[in-house]
Amino acid sequence: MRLDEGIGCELMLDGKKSIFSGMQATGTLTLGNYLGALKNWVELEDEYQCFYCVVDMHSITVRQDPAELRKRARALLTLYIAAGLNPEKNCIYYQSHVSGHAELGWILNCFTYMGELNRMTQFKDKSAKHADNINAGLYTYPVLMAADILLFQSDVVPVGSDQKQHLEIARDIATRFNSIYGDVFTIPEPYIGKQGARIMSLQDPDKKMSKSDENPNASIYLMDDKDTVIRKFKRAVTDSDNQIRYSEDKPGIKNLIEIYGLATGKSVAEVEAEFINSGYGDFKLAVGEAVADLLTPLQTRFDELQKDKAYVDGIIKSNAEKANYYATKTLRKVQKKVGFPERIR
Ligand code: ATP
Ligand code: LTN
Repeated sequence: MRLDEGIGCELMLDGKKSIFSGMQATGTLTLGNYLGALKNWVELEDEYQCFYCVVDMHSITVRQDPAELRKRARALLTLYIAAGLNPEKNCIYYQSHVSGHAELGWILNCFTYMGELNRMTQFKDKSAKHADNINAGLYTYPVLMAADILLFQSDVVPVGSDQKQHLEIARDIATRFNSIYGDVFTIPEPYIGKQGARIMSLQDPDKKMSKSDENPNASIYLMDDKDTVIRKFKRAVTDSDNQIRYSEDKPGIKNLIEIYGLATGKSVAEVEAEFINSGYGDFKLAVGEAVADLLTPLQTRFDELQKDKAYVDGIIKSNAEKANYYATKTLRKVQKKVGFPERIR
């Protein structure tokens, strides 16, 4: 089924394939999230119909402070726009504003085996980390994620490698459902960005840069000011041979070359040539300046958007309506397939 089948809605009329992705509003986004996800998302907006969700329902699988969650969710949604996602082209919304996520999630729970969920490594990791709160939501987290994806008949799902297992289970659930009821769900494919797929920690370049890292010097946060960015790059862990060369046995410098390349649009060879006569001090300063220059417009736009409450509120309202419209189409079809009584109009 395609979402544009027989409906006169502008969003899908050009028959584009659809994309769904989401981020949790936990922690502050890093340069890794930007270069590995957000920046790539912006490039997809013309080719695909994209749905980008702030997955606040997933967030409460671990205990949250309500005021803090609300604030972070708003900041994340604002950041999606500040990073360049056009809210006219992309559907940017809160998961909790579209009840179809929960409704489809319930139905899919009844098509998911405990044996499948028992294999999920994220559940194992998170239950070890939150031993005092191993709740059923944490366990069925992948089912809600499958509902997110399948609700929009998503063709493509940009995710990090840690989410591949969840995407696999979404595909398995969809295939199982289709084999019982016919062609109901599109089977989604993962999309792993071409370049910058993995930005590494500045303090331990064998580990990925992550918003949940306890050491603030390991990550560049999208809201870090110029001085902070430069200071963090100056302190970045590297080897000591003082040559700017892209090599697997120089993980720190390799990471900095990749970051500089992505920030300036230069290739690895161009970066190596530019710094052939420089030492680490000059190179690190250049990386810091390039990244600060990349982040400044995003930060300015974020501040402007935060002040323009009415504009952002308008997007939240209209995009939730759009998302709800498409979600309901799939949901009604699924409800009918499983045998729920028709609604009386
Ligand atoms: P956490 O520390 O809470 O696990 P995270 O920083 O690893 O978070 P996620 O919320 O898991 O980030 O991921 C959001 C998106 O950002 C995903 O698409 C993921 O692929 C991407 N991403 C996260 N970290 C990096 C990184 N270091 N390099 C490239 N992409 C990244
Ligand atoms: N589990 C993902 C966030 C997420 C997601 C999704 C990503 C929830 N639903 C649907 C892609 C598609 C994470 O923690 N990064």
